[in-house]
Amino acid sequence: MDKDKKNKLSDHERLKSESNFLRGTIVKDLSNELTGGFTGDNFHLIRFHGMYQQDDRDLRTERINQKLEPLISMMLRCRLPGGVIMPSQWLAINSFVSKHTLYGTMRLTSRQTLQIHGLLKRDLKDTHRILHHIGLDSIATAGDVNRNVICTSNPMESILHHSVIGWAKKISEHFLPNTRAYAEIWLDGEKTESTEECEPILGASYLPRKFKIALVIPPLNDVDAYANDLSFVAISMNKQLVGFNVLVGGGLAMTYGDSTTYPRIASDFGYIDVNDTIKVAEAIVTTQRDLGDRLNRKHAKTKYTLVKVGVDVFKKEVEKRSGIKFFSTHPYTFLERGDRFGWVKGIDDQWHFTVFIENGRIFDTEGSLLKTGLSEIASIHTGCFRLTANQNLIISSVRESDKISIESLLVKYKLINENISVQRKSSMACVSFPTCPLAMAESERFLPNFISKIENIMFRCGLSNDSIILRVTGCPNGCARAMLAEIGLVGRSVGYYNIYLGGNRIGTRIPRLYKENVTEEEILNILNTTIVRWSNERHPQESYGDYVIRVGIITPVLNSEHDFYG
Ligand code: SRM
Ligand code: SF4
Repeated sequence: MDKDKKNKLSDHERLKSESNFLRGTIVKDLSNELTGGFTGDNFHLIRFHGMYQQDDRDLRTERINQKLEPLISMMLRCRLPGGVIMPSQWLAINSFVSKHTLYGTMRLTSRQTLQIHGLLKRDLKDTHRILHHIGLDSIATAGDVNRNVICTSNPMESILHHSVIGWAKKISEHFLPNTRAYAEIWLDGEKTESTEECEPILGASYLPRKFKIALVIPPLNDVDAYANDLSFVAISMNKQLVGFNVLVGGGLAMTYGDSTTYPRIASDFGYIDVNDTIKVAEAIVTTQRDLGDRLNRKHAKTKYTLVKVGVDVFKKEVEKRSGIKFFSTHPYTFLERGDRFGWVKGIDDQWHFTVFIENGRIFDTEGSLLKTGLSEIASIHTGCFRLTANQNLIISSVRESDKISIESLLVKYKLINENISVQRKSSMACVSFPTCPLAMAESERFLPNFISKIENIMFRCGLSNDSIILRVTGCPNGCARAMLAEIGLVGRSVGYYNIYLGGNRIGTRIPRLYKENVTEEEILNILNTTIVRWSNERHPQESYGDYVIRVGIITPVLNSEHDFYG
């Protein structure tokens, strides 16, 4: 690379290429007792190992006033392709978290995995050893690599689902970094000479930016397929998987004040035979690796590469690299996005119970023993747990003979709760304060009370059996996918949000900014007015998102590259 171009590369490119395949000096930092955190490049490099350095933002000012280092801890994200975790693994993590973290909670994420917040540096190696011991890891759940691969959590159509989730696992394994750094640093694995190492797919500088893959089984779009860099839409014949439609270049983040950034739904590339899945996935990843912007991280995701080079050029390059031509897209329809709560029976005669977990946070309070209840269930359950991309949990593959004992625990711990409204179940918030360093406004701590107020509006309008897909994020990065909601609230500063309206039920339309920088009271006024109108004027079954567009309350975003900002 010429010197001029090298000088212009973003600093992340330098740190990746100088990292000695993701080792940096992490080992040295682990024994540095002068700080609870990591220094220099290591702050970023630990992400490739599945951890983020954070500090408790509720305590930040107080600690600074006391001239103390912020209360630094690490968040660790597990790798769980398709969200599957065995009860024994759940129990081990649950017990570790209770004893060794600042918060004592687990957090289910919008990408079907779990995060452990509040790990102290001194406990990190033990955490990784325990994960390894129970057959799990956190490799590549963060950083400029392929992240946790998500998959429709629909265990009912078991044969098709089994095949598709099998692909989620294969894809996840295929794109793991080759480096032995994780084993060396966290598991005291044998040292490898870095000259022997190479990253044939990811490359020595890894990808330009994070990369996300989803597999989805229509008609349920529970994973928000259009938000991913790469999605495989399962196409079946006689309930057998035969191939995938391929979607490329979705992503939801934007930066305030920078109209060159915007959310984008993925473009349709066409259909491929199931046997070509890995070849095509690899060609897409390497095309993004080689054509993605390494100068400006704000434009480094696949969605911008696609726009920069043109969808057709990107697609042709993928065909050239894979040697596979896309066929025309096979027809498919998405009907809904949410999870199916309560008991359902699969075609293999096993039972599955989806538990609503508000904000995905697993903890006990005086009024709710969710954490204890789930661990008691885990201690007798012979099937598996499946985490959903909506931050909920499925107690999956329960035998008919075990159903009564599981149900009695669900009742005992109030996990069967008819009083939870469909509105609450259709809402989602990102983590935000106190752990997220990028948070601008409350999200997880804001949502529960806010939904109670929306429930009142819906009740007064006779809409208690209806719901609106409503999502809140504490900043415009979009972690709870507010940019695909019918109502999206996006944090501006503490107590203030931008309100976006007009996404659809199936997650194929981006909402548009309705009003900027509004308080909770103003948001409730806006929503009250529009929900009352919706209840009076809606067509039969018309969703809120479609209604606000039909009557001109908001104009639809048709092509976000051109019309997201008006
Ligand atoms: Fe996210 C960064 C939490 C799903 C877009 N996200 C973060 C960090 C790690 C903050 C940071 O960089 O220091 C947050 C940690 C908060 C905390 O304390 O736990 C964070 N993101 C989450 C989770 C836990 C939200 C949740 O409440 O469930 C989700 C974890 C997913 C996982 O298990 O892998 C999560 N993040 C998403 C999604 C949704 C999705 O992927 O379906 C998005 C939007 C989709 C997309 O990628 O476009 C998302 N997160 C971001 C971005 C913006 C990326 C970009 O394109 O610019 C950032 C910031 C960044 O990468 O620089 C970010
Ligand atoms: Fe943090 Fe922003 Fe993501 Fe919320 S959307 S978790 S505030 S980065």
